Amino acid sequence: MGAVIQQREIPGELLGELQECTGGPKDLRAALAEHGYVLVRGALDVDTVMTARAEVFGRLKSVGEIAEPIIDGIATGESLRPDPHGDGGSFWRSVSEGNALRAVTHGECLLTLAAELHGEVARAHDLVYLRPTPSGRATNLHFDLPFFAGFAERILTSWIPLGDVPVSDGPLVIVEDSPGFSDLIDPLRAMDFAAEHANQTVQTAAYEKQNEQHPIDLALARGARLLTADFRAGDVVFFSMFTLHGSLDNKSPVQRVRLSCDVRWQPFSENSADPRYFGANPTGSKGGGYADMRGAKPLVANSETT
Ligand SMILES: O=C(O)CCC(=O)C(=O)O
Repeated sequence: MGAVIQQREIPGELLGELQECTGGPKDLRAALAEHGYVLVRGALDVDTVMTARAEVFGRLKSVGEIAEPIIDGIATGESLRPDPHGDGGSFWRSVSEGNALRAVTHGECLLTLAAELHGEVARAHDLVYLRPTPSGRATNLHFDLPFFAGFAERILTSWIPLGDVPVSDGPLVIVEDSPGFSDLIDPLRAMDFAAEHANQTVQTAAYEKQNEQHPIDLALARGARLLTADFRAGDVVFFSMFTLHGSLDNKSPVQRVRLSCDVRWQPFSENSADPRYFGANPTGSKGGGYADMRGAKPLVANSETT
């Protein structure tokens, strides 16, 4: 099985491999500036990542969603998970704030990489986007800027596979050269997200125009490839707010749940007063905190993209 996006297999000539960067801080910054992303393989301690995977899947097993052995991440197709709005997001918040997961998302390795990329001491958002993604779910193409703009000026997203994520399991996909798509980006740059960041506004800005065409048609029309990789535990991708990205479809033939987490990083010196992403109870861009996260939804079989 090749790479599938929104139910269509990506033709070979439109499918590309994310390029690994192996250099030092200067090379990382240069790669990010040139491509809009930087893939660093083996950046994180594999045991720490696998411990986080076991922690998350252990919690999902406790609500009947993941079969033994939990480390394989195979969905049962059933769920006893509390309704995220019914419990005020507390189950999902406790999973997202698990100690082993935080050792990855807020640990030394990522902090150092983020600082190298920003060229100064960095700080992670407290709110993290943990994404157990079962077969049938995917993320549509979007820019991150509308969600995170308004307070700090310089923000990067890190995407962290929590375990191996082969192409078949629906990992991150990045549209090649998308930071140069000025027809899509200029209108976003012109918006005042400090003044207006209502959920509907940011959702529309992030997704609407970018999804007028199927991603394969968008790639064809722009002469760009859809870039992805067979990710391994320990890898991380950092990308800019102007990098068009989403995910492939999870087509795992064994119903393996794709587990990843995304975390945002800004320079420590910049404004961190955004209550959506910082503090003991970050509200998130929709306002309901962890109850509103896509990952909070039970892993029952369905077909859905956002
Ligand atoms: O993992 C995904 O499905 C999407 C990730 C994403 O949108 C992000 O990291 O900003």
